[in-house]
Formats: sequence, structure tokens, C-alpha cells
Amino acid sequence: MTSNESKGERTVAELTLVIGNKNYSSWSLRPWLALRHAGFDFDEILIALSTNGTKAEILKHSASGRLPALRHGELTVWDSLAICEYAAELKPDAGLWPQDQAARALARSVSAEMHTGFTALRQHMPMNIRSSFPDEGRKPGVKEDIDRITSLWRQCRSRHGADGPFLFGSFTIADAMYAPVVTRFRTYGVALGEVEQAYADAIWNLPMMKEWAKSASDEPMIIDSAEF
Ligand SMILES: N[C@@H](CCC(=O)N[C@@H](CS)C(=O)NCC(=O)O)C(=O)O
Repeated sequence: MTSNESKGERTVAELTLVIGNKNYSSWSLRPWLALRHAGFDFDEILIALSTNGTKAEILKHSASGRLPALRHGELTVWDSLAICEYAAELKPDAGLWPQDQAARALARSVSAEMHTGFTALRQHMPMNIRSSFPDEGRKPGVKEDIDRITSLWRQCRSRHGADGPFLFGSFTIADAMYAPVVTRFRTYGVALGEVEQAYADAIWNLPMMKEWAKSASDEPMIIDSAEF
């Protein structure tokens, strides 16, 4: 605790994470979880997506025109996975990547596959944490994406998950990358096998996940393209 905190004053965090709507912005959720899990003190700036002013607001923080972005002093880090990597470098002891080299390589592979792939799932089952659409989203390519994701989860759990309930035992960036999928499976009522359901429950029951989901439920903004 700093001396200012002990006097009850809020210190300005060194890090600021600029994010989109908590209900819809799956890319924002990922680094938010990684930073939280690693115990960073960070401020948040939330920019409402899909409004007339969204692009101009985002551009004040990131020339990429996309969220999330992390500000650390003069430095801006953008893109969810790059922010997670930066957090892992800032706190090497936080365990954001698995210690074992082979496990770490697999964790990076499954994270990269999430980052670049599963376009059918992302398009047809957009993240909408507070809602329930159990009959929607079964479009071409979605089942294949779900099958690939659940197979990856089983592979990680059986090879490296012995020491805890997450993909590599304890929580890592790989879990942060797949957390939005866990919420999608809930929203769209995707039936899971025992191993995948236990994993999904472990993610959903994380206090930091509950906190994000509560904020998502409290948000007034509605994005029509992510509603059914
Ligand atoms: N690959 C990027 C994707 C970021 C992205 O597409 N973010 C969306 C919000 S979830 C965005 O900023 N959209 C811009 C807009 O709505 O104007 C990442 O991993 O951060």
C-alpha cells in the first residue's frame, strides 16, 4: 500500500486500459482479465462502441482505431494479445504463461489460434454476456469452430491441467483468450461435455469474471447487431 492509499486517497494508476462495452467487447475482456489476474492496479476508460462518435474517441487513445489499448506513461500498447504479452513481461512472476516450455508453446498456439481464427463463431455468436439466445447462431462453420475449441480445451486440460481447473492448471493468458468463448457458450446454450463444462464453469465462477459480467448487465448501451 502506498502512503497516499493509507490516507484513503486514490493514487493514479500507471496503467490505463481503454476498453469497449463490457457486454459486447470480447477483445477488451481478454487483457482486462490478464491484468486483473496478475494484480495490476489500472484505470479503465470505457468507450461506447457502435456510436457516431466511437471512432473519433478511440483514435484519441489508439491510432489503430480499435480497442483495447493499454497506456503506460508515454507508451501505448494495442491489440488484446500484445497487451497480454506486455503484462506477462511486466510481471514475469505472475504466471501469465505456463512455466514449462512445451506447455507455454501450446498455450501460445491456442491463444494465437483464438486471436486469428474461429471467425464463424465470432460472427454468428457475438459476445452478449447478459443475454440468452439458446436457439440462435447455428450457422455454417459454427459447429466446426465449437468442435475445434472443445477439442483444444480437452487437449490442454488432459496434458497440462493437473494442477488446477484451467487450461494449464493455473490461470494463464490462454484462459483470458478463451473466456469470451465461455460466455458465448452460455449465451447461445451450447451443450458441452463433462471436461469442457467443468472448465467453462471454472472460468465463469472466477470473481473477476463475475465482476465484469455484473458491469456488463448494468450497461445501458445496446448494439443491435449483437442482439437477436
Ligand atoms: N485484433 C484486435 C481486434 C480489436 C477489435 O476488433 N476491437 C473492436 C471492439 S471489440 C473495435 O475496436 N472496433 C472498432 C469500432 O467498433 O469502431 C485485438 O485483438 O485487440
